[in-house]
Amino acid sequence: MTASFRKAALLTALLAAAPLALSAQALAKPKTDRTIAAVDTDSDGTIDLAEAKAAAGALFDKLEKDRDSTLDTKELQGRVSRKDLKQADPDNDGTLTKDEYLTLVEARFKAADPDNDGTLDAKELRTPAGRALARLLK
Ligand SMILES: [Ca+2]
Ligand SMILES: [Ca+2]
Ligand SMILES: [Ca+2]
Repeated sequence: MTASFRKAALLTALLAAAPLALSAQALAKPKTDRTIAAVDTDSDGTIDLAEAKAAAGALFDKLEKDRDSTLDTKELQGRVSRKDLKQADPDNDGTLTKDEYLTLVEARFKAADPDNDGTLDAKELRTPAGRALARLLK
C-alpha cells in the first residue's frame, strides 16, 4: 500500500463517516425545551419541584444585586406581576425573601402540573402557567 493510497483511503473513510457522525449527533440531541435543558439536572426530560426550586434559588441569588436578601420589583425585572407580588408577599413590604420566592415557585409549579404527576414536561411548560413558572427559573 502506497502512502498516497493510504491517504486517499483515509480521506474516503472520513468523508463516509462525516454524515454519519452528524446524524448521530442530531439523534442524540433532540430539540428540547430550553427551560428543561437549563433546569433538568437529572436529565429525565422533565422538571420536578426539587429541580425547579434549585434553579429558582440560583436565579434569586443572581437577581439579588443589592444584597439586602430580598428581591424588589426592580430586581424582579417583570418576572412577577404587581398582583402576584402582593399575593406572594404576606408581610406586605413589597419585596420577596427567598422563602417567599420559593413558595411562589411551588405554587406556580403546582398550577403548571394539572395531571399532578409531580413533573413538568415540555407540553406543560408551554402552557401559560408553565411559562409563568419558567420566568422564575431562568
Ligand atoms: Ca428532571
Ligand atoms: Ca435586593
Ligand atoms: Ca405533569
